[in-house]
Amino acid sequence: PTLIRLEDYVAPIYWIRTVELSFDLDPAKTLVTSKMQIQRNAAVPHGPLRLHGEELTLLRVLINGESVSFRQEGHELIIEGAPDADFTLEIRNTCAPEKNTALSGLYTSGGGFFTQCEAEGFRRITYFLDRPDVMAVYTVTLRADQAKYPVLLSNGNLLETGELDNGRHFAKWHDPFPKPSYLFALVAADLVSREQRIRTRAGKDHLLQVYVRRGDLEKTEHAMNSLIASVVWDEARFGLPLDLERFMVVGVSDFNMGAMENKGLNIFNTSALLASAATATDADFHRIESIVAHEYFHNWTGNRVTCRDWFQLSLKEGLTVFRDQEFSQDMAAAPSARAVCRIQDVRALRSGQFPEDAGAMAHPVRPDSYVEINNFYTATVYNKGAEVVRMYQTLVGRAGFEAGMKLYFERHDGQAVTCDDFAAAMADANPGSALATRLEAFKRWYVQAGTPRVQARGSYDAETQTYTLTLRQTLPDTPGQTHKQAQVIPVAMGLLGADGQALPLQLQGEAAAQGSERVLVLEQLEQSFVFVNVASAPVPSLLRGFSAPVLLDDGLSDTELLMLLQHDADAFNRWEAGQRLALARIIGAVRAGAALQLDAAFIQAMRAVLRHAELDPAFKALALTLPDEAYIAEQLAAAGHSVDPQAIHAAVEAAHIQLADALHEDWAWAFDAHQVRGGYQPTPQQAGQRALSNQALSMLVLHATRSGTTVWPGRAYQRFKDASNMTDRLGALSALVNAHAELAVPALERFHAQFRHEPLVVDKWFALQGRAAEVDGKTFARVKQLTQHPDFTLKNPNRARSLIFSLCMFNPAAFHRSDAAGYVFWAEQVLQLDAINPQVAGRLARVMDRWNVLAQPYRDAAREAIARVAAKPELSNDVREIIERALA
Ligand code: HT7
Ligand code: ZN
Repeated sequence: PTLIRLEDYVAPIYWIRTVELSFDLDPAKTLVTSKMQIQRNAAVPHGPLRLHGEELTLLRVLINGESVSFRQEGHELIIEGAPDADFTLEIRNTCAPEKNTALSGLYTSGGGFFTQCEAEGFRRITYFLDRPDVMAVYTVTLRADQAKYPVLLSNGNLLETGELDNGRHFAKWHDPFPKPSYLFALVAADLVSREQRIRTRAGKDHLLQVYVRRGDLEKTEHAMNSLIASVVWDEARFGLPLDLERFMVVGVSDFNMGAMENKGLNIFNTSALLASAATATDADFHRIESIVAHEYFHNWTGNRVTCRDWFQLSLKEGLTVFRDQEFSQDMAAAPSARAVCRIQDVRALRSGQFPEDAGAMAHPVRPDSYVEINNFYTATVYNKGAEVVRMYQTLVGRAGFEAGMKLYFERHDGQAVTCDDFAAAMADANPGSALATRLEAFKRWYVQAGTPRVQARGSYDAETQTYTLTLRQTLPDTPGQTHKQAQVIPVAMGLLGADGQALPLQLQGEAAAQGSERVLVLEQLEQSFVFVNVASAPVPSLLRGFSAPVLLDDGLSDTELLMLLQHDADAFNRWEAGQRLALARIIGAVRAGAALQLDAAFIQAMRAVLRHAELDPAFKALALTLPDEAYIAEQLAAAGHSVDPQAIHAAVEAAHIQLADALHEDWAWAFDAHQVRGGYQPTPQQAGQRALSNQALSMLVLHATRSGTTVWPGRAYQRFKDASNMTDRLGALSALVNAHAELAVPALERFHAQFRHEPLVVDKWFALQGRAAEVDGKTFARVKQLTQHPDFTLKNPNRARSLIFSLCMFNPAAFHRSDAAGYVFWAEQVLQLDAINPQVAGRLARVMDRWNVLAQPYRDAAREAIARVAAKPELSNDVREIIERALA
């Protein structure tokens, strides 16, 4: 396998300006013909034409209608004698969609044809310059059996349809926008569509269509509403209109990720598209809204302006995640609901990206090398990338950010560009800003991996009434990177007075106070900020809204954190204070090797949150959720301690049980007080009430099963049976399963019987069991048994994720076993999956990224399992890269 390096980037020697593709679709052998107009790139030295192609059978190569000599080397088709002047290249080849279990390129699913070309799937369809800086205008003709594949779709506008001999028909599509091959798509299947016409501000009419299998049509209303809201939002917030007459979305149940932004023809995993109250949870509704928006927003950030090379992936992904996060906040509308969105995003970052940034796969937001690009669709590129974009907005303000976006599109519409181009547009649109004056230093966020640590210490001088805040940053070493330079870290902050009120902020040298919140810019390794006219010793509230993706140590005492939890004007930091109090207790117990015993002050603070008259139920549910075990492990590792997943789990479980016991009456009140009256709506308000009542129910069932009472398990079973929506049904079921209540067994059976014809719900059934709280190895044993269940298959990525990933990635206590059986299981599943779908196998392989911070005996056993996988000669590049980095 070759290591591809950013520093080796060279522009292509040839451009492909137009391509006419035709497909004779057949599951066993599809015939592809491609006619390309090719032009030499005069800006680079001459060389042979090298086209990418994988798993193809080549039938013919013609240049300007004449046969030409060529050779095939590895995955390249090389033509030495291509003319200097513009020429036509015609290629004819076949591929085998039904054998394509990797789900990259052209494949079959549920009796239809679908494509997935990002990042390098187009080369599995035909020979091409399959790189994002080669942008062509596509005209595509599809031919297929009419009865089996009545719907024939590709990018752009439909030019022509008609019937052919032998029951076949055709459709011809033309996409006027030049695009890279990764945005190509086709669909040929038996589908139906929900349609909606929409008029944009310019008065243009557009057709929106959502295509799914016949029985799923009534589950597309939410996706269509989300799409309409996305179109309206992008025009209102960024002035970016829909540029296509027709915008199509298609659902498919075999899919490697959530969805794909192909120009005008987005293809979605059904799990990210279909929802009804009966089959989807509030979390599913929320996820669908955000993924529909994300793919739609790519139409500008990704498609109109694309990436020059795959190292620039965060240019489109970080920016588009930022945009979908902003959209979700705007949709949530109420300030408390916005804060809930932010908290959820930060939780995801901390439990998914922080471990990545500290582990074997740590890489910068703009990676500098890769073997398999599929391995770099990571939390760092997506979520840390989004935080980098958010910091631009924090540094230049909302209006400044919008001006930067405008300039970016003015300069680069129709181009394939780099992260530097984006940074330059932001800075140039905001001359003299906090960004423009330190642009080069800011750009270190793209090149330095690792989560910066910020230490903050304050000292108050009563005599001078000054408060000095000293901030220090340290940049941890990561694989291949040491001795890093200071980064630019925006620290949004405020100061609270003794009774919790917000203090006016005046820095030394300023004529007057400037409000009660501001952004300090930490750009050196150590910097002090002196606030004047501070009447009494304040409590600092730092990194409000999580203004930078760093690990903060502010040294605050319990008393100070309790005050922030009660009074901070920033909802994010109120939540954070509660998490910090919980974290300190859990980490204290783990480090002491002692049983965790929650103190009265903490319990009382949690009770106060739960009973608070004004706080939003969704916020309460998050504030009462204990920190994620993966995040706790990272905190320990960052402090130089080895990680014992069982000890962490035991401490979290103890905290959980003590909160269930001590707040028993409060949970009973919360359960009754947060029942939703009226019909199901996936609104933030209703979802918040359901989140809190389901959390209360799970605490009540836990308390009851431990104390041997049956009332609450009985009520949970009743609710499970009678629930009018999936959120409540699944909430009640998981309360029973996680408490290992006796009624869990009949409930699981009933659930499966009721929903066995709904694949997305069967996924939930597997996932619930894969994530179930571990007691005496029962969960692990059950998962192994479930791999033999008739409904289980590794071939469908959703199903593989629902059971195997749930255990290995999201259930540390069941996975990290002292007998190493979890690791043996992981190795077997990685190898089996790798033979089917290397991309999904690569994801599973990443579970072991942090093996070397584990305590013994886990560490040695994990290493042995990784070595066992490494020893297999037939590994894919995907898995090999992950495994070799883990062992490096
Ligand atoms: N841009 C897409 C990334 C992607 C993908 C999607 C589906 C299947 C395989 C894929 N490989 C890469 C999805 C997105 O970020 O919107
Ligand atoms: Zn994306």
